[in-house]
Amino acid sequence: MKRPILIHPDPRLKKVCAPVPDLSDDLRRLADDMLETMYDAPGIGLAAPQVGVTRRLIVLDCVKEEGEEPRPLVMFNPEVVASSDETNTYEEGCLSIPDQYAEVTRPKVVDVRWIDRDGNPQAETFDGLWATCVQHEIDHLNGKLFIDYLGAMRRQMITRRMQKLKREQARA
Ligand code: GNR
Ligand code: NI
Repeated sequence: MKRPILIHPDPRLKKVCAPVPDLSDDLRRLADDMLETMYDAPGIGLAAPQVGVTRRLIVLDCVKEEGEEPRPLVMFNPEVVASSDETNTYEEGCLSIPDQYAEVTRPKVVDVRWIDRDGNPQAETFDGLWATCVQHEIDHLNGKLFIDYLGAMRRQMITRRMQKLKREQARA
């Protein structure tokens, strides 16, 4: 089932999310709903706080080529355990900040540990768009948005646009 995506500014997008102590059918259902919501958007990642659940859960699939096998990843309690000194700059967007894009510089390669949908620990090294995306999603779990990397003026301009968008949505 698709879930509505919160739009910035929203207090739930600013919270440090709580770790998931034990997997449950509810949490697995939430992960499946998040994947459906992400693919429908469409997006390459989604964090639980974006659907109003302040728990440490993200989903992602950065396979972009048409006709390539999708690779849906579900990560409970994801952690970056090492990051490269080498950086990468990507034009980032966010489903909670629609139609706004900005370049963000982050470590190019990251080692990530997490618990998968079946409750098994996993570890993998990510590079390129996958590395950018997983860092963007983990930031969401710490109440951080990509606009927090921008200067105050630019961030405020984007926030004002989003406030206006939400006012218009509320009237429609
Ligand atoms: O769909 C998304 N695209 C994207 C592009 C560049 C860097 C990060 C992202 S994540 C974003 C979906 C989203 O908001 N996830 O939190
Ligand atoms: Ni986002």
